[in-house]
Amino acid sequence: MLWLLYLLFLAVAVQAATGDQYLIGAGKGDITGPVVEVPFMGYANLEQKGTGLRQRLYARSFIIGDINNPADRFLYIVLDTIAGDTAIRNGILEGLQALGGDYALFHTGNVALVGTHSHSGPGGWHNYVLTQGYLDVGTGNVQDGAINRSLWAYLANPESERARYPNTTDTTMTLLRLKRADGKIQGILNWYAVHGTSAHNNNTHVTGDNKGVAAYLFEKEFSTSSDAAPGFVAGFSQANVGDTSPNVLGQWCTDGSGQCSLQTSTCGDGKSTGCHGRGPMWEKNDKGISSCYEIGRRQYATAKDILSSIDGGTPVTGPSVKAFHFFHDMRYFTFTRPDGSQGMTCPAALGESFAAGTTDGPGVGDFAQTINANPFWKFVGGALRIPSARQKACQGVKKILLDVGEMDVPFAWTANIVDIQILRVGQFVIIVSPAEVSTMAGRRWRDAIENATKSILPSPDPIVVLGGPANTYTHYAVTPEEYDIQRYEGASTLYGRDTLNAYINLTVGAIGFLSPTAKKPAPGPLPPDNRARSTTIIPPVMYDNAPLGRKMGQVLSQPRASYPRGMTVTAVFQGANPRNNLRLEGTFAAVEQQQADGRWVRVRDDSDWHLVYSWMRTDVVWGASTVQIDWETGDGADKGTYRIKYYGDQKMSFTGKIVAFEGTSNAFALT
Ligand SMILES: *[C@@H]1O[C@H](CO)[C@@H](O)[C@H](O)[C@H]1NC(C)=O
Ligand SMILES: *[C@@H]1O[C@H](CO)[C@@H](O)[C@H](O)[C@H]1NC(C)=O
Ligand SMILES: *[C@@H]1O[C@H](CO)[C@@H](O)[C@H](O)[C@H]1NC(C)=O
Ligand SMILES: *[C@@H]1O[C@H](CO)[C@@H](O)[C@H](O)[C@H]1NC(C)=O
Ligand SMILES: CC(=O)N[C@H]1CO[C@H](CO)[C@@H](O)[C@@H]1O
Repeated sequence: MLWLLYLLFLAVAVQAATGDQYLIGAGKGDITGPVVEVPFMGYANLEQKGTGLRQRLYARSFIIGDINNPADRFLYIVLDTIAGDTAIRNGILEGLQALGGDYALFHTGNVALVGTHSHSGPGGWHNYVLTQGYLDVGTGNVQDGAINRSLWAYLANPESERARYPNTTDTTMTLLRLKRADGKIQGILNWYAVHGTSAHNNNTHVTGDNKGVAAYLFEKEFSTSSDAAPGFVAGFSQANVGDTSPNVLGQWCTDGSGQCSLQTSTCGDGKSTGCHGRGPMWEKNDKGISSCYEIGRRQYATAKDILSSIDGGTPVTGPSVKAFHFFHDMRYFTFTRPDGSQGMTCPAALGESFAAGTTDGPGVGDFAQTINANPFWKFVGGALRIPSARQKACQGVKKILLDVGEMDVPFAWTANIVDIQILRVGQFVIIVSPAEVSTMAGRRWRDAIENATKSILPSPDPIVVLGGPANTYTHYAVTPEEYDIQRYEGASTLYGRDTLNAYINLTVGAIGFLSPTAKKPAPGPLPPDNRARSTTIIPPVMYDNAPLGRKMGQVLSQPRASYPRGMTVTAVFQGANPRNNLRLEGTFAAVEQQQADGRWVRVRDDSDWHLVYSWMRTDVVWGASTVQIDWETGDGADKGTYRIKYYGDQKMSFTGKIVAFEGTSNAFALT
């Protein structure tokens, strides 16, 4: 009798552990842009021009919809690039409308475009199938995945508030599992805060940085599991990333004087240019590449742990899928702060410490992080725009370097109009932040939304995550106390000391739009769409030629006959400019392995971290170039016979036609 009761209890427990059904889908598309001759975004280092590709960049998309009201759905896109962007977002929204059918159910309100904040990608779309399925949430800690890079500012937060948290960055990864009704796993999507600045600013190979590595490792391993649905996708989303750094060994002076100053990140010479963050594999001195892989591996390992125990996690349950989005003009917006006092935001402006950069990518000249006037930058900033008296007063302690919000030449530089957006499925709530919010700012914002959500959905307890930077990039948002310190993140908090409080006021005030029966909010003032006006300053490819007596794709340097596993195999080819054809969903480089029956089968391509494509211009006038392909065979390669393939596209002189060609190395043995 007792065992029967026990079984009944178990049956009930199992049922209770299953959440409600939703529509789920996941997809992945190649978004690799030009990989050479284009400056990388993020470090503001114009010398950091692409010379090749370490890993293709992807957009990973997750769709969650209401079974009963399929129009209630949202699309969360994780981009392997620095941030979302209005122009790209508009392009995607128009593309979805043009596809029609189910796709037309997506609109500005329910699409979120979130960057992983890689600083090594130049600034897709794919089919997915919506199926019925379940969502579950699990959490875990990433060990040594990040440190706080602006500890001095963090310490300005009230002691009582800091005492609530054991760490100066959020170490928790929150993971959502998308499981089909037949039990197969369609995807995972997780949130964890760490900057994509593992690869240094002297790396010139395109990568998705540490989150790109994490997604690659997870997809590579899990896709072959019998639990995975075909087309399994792993999304590693950014979170409250603002003051986090993957350079977990701390910040050190290149002049040998030890750690940089806590307050200003400067070294003995009083400048910040010699202060660099060190990643976990710093001693390799390989432009951060090994550290990047390691920080990616740590995130992958945590995600794997969470997934393996997620059946004991929290199922997503509850009414409907809801999302809201509206635009808001931050110029002199007055509102009530959480403590009841009056707050105000300002036109966008960047402060002086912005030019100091961060210890993940130090800036230029004499800048320290915190106030330090510099005549040159004063001149440059002043020549562009002298801030109005009202703007100066509004920005408070910030010494304005670039008054971007009051400039409109050649067109509005930085948005004064921000995207305000939240997505919800059951009790799971996603704040979609347009800014890189600091650790403490993220905690405050999540707490406020958690509390507010309880007023519309009393149970179960809401689970709130924050994804960003998303949609239109608005630099940083720190707490008011951190703002007063004016380190890089505070100086980059565009709308003044009350930026975070304004985001909280606007999102908490709109929480009713997430209630099960809510209508959509008014769209708000539209930001300028600068697509038609943006100009490209990268000159086009003129033509490609091989030197006389040579052929395109010809091998100029063959691999050796044999290598012990772990060594790097190298082949050099007569090449052409890879900007001629981005080869989306394709590859510039591949490794083929010979099978027992003599056939060659591809075993590595551009999606692999350990296969590196480098392009070099050798003769500008003649249009000649070479391509080097390196395979780092310490990536788990089997013994066997292999060869390297190169896929190129030549732009013909005179006709301008693009003609594909390929090159094949000699076979070599891996022993
Ligand atoms: C967070 O802090 C706790 C307590 O100090 C520590 O045990 C833990 O290792 C820290 N977590 C990480 C990931 O550093
Ligand atoms: C790349 O930059 C890092 C960090 O600034 C530096 O330690 C390293 O020496 C540089 N490497 C090369 C090859 O320039
Ligand atoms: C936001 O500020 C407005 C204007 O002062 C105020 O009416 C409103 O109550 C505030 N909302 C929240 C959620 O605090
Ligand atoms: C939580 O929300 C209630 C209203 O639902 C509000 O009165 C209270 O001030 C909020 N608390 C915090 C800490 O935000
Ligand atoms: C507790 C913690 O993570 N502290 C680190 C914060 O970041 C600084 C460097 O920015 C480290 O030195 C601390 O160890």
